Amino acid sequence: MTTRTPPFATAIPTTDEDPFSQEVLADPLPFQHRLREAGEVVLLERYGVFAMGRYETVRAALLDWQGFESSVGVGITDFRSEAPWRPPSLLLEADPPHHDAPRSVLEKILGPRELRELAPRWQADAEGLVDEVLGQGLEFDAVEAFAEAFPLRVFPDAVGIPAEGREHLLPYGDHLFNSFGPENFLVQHGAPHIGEHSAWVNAQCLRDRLSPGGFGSGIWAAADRGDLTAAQAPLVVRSLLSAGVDTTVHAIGAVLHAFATHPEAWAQLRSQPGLARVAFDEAIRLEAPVQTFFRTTTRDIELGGVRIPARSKILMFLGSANSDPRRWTDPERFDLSRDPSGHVGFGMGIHQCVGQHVARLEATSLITALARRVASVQLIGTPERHLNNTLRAWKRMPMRVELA
Ligand code: HEM
Ligand code: OVM
Repeated sequence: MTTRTPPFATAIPTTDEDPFSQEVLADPLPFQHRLREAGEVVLLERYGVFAMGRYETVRAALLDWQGFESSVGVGITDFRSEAPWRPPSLLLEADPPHHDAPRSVLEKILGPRELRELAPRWQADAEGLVDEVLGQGLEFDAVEAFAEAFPLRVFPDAVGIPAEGREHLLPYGDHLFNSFGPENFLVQHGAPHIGEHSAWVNAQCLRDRLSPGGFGSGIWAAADRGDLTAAQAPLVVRSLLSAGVDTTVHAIGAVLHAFATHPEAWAQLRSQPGLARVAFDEAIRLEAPVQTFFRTTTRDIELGGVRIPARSKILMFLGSANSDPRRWTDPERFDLSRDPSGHVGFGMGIHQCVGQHVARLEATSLITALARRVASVQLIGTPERHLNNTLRAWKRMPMRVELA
């Protein structure tokens, strides 16, 4: 990475590397290391956007929603100059005051209190899935058998959507997360099919599709109470179907991979099942299933001696912040003895993941069910990455377990 002077007030570290290239997406850590070393803020020359990769810088920017806005999009495109491909999210792509009402509605519906009722059901579902998979053999692809199967078994039911058409959920989310990045090979690959996935997802957001008692019908009940308008309700349901599936699939993939490559951690979990929760958050810290989001500066901002002009796009590397050695000791290690709290894998501040309790409950149910029956977990082949402009993901994870 080099240093540039004009047209910026002070020298700014600059790179022509492409964080959305096949090479960097397949193995982002070396790039992230260079990014953090280059400076607090780095210009990504080929896109004309800025990037930050250090923990303190990313954290501070996430907390400063007045200086770093979301409502012109949290992808690389500025909604002011380019129309978004779908109506913007009322949560992710909104700033206060518009963000406030949808946010407080979802906080109530997805809060730990509300989820207490789901917990015993999901635990039983997790045990059912583990019994089914292990009943068919001790070798399997952990992505298909668990990471995809479990969220798809419990989450759409919890939202309350019909069974028909659920195969649209993962490809819809995959394209959505690709679309936050540039229009590269990944976006071009997904684009021809997004119309049909979108049409199905949008149709599931209507009141008469959603079964009583689910998250979706809770959102419509909020509209009936006047906490949302009837026009807002379907878009809030869409947020659940957008953000709630691929993320948890890849988070469970991350935690299973971490255990398969750290046998001492599996032994520790087996002797202390209460560690399931720490294991989940440590895996989110380590792998950051959501790697990046953009913000846009609302005014000139001075950072690390560099002036970032108003209306600049800045790419925040959550994954890089989570493995910044300035903040974390031995950051690449999956360590159940550390306190992972403060990681930015769920973001930070007003947009911090409103679904994190759902994600945590899904993952801990599955981890707990596995820990009851499985003495050891190992990889029996090289796992394959699934590339996405935003998500860090696995496509295939050949695994063997030994019964307890
Ligand atoms: C926001 C990650 C699961 C719904 C976020 C943000 C991150 C994130 C990083 C912050 C975005 C920003 O600051 O711009 C994750 C990860 C998950 C996960 C890693 C799984 C481990 C879920 C689930 C749901 C969900 C299960 C739904 C039930 C949302 C929504 C927002 C959000 C609606 C926007 C919140 C707002 O802007 O106020 N998530 N998420 N997420 N997440 Fe999650
Ligand atoms: C939304 C949304 C979509 C994707 C991700 C996300 C991680 C939210 O539509 O609100 O948060």
